[in-house]
Amino acid sequence: MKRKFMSIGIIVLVCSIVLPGLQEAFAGGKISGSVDTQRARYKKDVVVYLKNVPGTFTPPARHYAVDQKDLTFIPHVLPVLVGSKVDFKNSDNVNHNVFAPTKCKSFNLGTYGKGVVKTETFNKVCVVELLCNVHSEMSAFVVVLDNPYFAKTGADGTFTIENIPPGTYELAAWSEKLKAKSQTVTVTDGGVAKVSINLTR
Ligand SMILES: [Cu+2]
Repeated sequence: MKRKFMSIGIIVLVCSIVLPGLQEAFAGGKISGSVDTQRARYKKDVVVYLKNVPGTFTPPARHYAVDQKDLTFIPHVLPVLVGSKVDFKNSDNVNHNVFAPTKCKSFNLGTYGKGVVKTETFNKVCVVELLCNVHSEMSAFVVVLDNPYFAKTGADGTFTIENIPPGTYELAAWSEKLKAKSQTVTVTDGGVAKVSINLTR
């Protein structure tokens, strides 16, 4: 009995020394900033991401979702880690036909009605344009990235990427309407790197 308590004591002691050290090692840093554009409405839906991050990354088990509602793809821009699955829903009372004509990833889900969900896997790093065969005004983008360190700007152009391993990286920005751009950013453990990105045509 005495020995058992002693071993528990040792385990608790070892954990209290080792665990805080581990947490510190994985604290990571943040990149926080904003995208500025001449036209205010282009600030939204910009994908900001890190390039050439070492390591291999496992896509999430849960599926992402793109809904088709009121003849619109929701969301309009969806950044995902390569290998991710996306469920394409139809919440409208009319049929839709999602397809992608992009060179690096083309598919056609066929025509389907309300309540049906079809799933597609995105296995290549590229920007995939989504269109609808029934409604020519519908369009959206799945931005497939090779690491999980990305964010999408809100309407005010701000974004935050969290839990980044410390290091110096190339931070890139993709916009549907504006020219892609990148800059060098250094991330420190527990630090917040502030950046501003100015996108132009
Ligand atoms: Cu449609």
